[in-house]
Amino acid sequence: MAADSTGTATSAPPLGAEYADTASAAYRAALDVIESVEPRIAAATRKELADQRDSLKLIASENYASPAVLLTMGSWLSDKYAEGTIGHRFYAGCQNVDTVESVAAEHARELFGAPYAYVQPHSGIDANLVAYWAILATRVEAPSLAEAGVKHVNNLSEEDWETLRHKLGSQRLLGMSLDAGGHLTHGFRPNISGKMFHQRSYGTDPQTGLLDYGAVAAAAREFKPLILVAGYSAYPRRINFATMREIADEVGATLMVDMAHFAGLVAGKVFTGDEDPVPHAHVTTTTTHKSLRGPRGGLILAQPEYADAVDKGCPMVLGGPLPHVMAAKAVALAEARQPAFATYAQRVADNAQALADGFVRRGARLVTGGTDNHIVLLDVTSFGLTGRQAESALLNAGVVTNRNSIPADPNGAWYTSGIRFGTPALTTRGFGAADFDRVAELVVDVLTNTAPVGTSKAKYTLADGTADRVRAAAAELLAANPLYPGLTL
Ligand code: DSN
Repeated sequence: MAADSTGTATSAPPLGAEYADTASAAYRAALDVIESVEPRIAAATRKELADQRDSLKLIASENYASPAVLLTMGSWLSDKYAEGTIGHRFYAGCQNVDTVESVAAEHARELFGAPYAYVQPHSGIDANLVAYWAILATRVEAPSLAEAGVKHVNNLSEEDWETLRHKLGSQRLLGMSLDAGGHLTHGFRPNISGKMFHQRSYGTDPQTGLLDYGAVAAAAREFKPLILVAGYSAYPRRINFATMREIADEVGATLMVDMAHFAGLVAGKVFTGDEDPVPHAHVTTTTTHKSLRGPRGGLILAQPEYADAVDKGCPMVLGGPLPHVMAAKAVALAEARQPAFATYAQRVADNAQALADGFVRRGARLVTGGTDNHIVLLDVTSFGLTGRQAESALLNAGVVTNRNSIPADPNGAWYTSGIRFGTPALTTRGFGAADFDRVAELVVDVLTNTAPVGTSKAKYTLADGTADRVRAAAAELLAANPLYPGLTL
């Protein structure tokens, strides 16, 4: 049994410890082969491991996948074209890809209790695009075709197409606003979703920073969206998805939940009942590489009425699937079905609580006053800084975070007023509550010793000695919680 640096026992051994020697041999051999062809890539790969081992990674959307997941991606499965879906491919010879995709989808269905899973999306954005298309196809295209007496889209006249294009192009989407923690793909202009749909957003309560379900319901009644999107990338609280479904049902909307950030907490049964989106949403999307700790990619879970349309994601929306990544998704999902993953997920949430408590005890202001998921959003205006200045100063001291808008952000979306912290990555390394309290202390040390330069929103000065002091303390924490212990290159 492993222990964290405070001596507290953890019930999960370090990631991949049981096969560390074999994985080391595999990586040494792989890097030697790569080095013989392009040494700069071998060197950058080695350096990336060293950098990841030596930095305090607090980016809420990042994690460390197991060596088993990483090794799965380095195979000849990459060499196969497999457009289409299981058993219906546009290329011959896809029997092994069919196996890979079936196993990954089976694990996803079993893990999340979903009737249907689609494991082809290459990213979260792709998953959301497939989901949007599937909802449009099911809710708008299919009924329009039926009205026109047309059985298949191939039979449409130019006039029918014109009508259909008009109907498709006039649909409405309601999602969480960016400054309240929503995501770009939930209908915002820099993303195609903001051009495909007439979009409106709901925010959070200006006093508490919490989601106001009454306000969401009022916006839904007035706007009557085809799609109600729930989910976030920077909201530090849980959502009641049963309530969101009631709101969607009242106005006849499809409830789509983007659980990219908290899929690991759903998989690990930290979010259950009304907080588990899968039984409540018509369509649930996620990435596989954040708290779920898999390879970089996307995944969709759907109720049966949307399954056919989602299944047409490739080639309707997506390029050919990445079989080597689908294989790695299968391995990661198999890992997430083990009891150790539930322990990990609970520790992610407990550690976020410890980090938030550590900030509050030291006088820092948090959006919503705390957290009950894996995210902590710090309002750095209380330190007289912009998010940009705080992010740079922290990086200078070896603390890797990202700046983020806060509700009604006075510094806009570029400079911002917040720093977003997440606990999934360092929890994978074995960090416990006391370690995260120390992280809060180090962050507050950096920010209290950072000052803006003039009226610049980017320039800052860091008091002498701060960066060295914090780097040394962080190095102690990192040494006590090594990344991939036993993996020697
Ligand atoms: N880029 C992800 C994040 O950092 O939250 C969302 O796509």
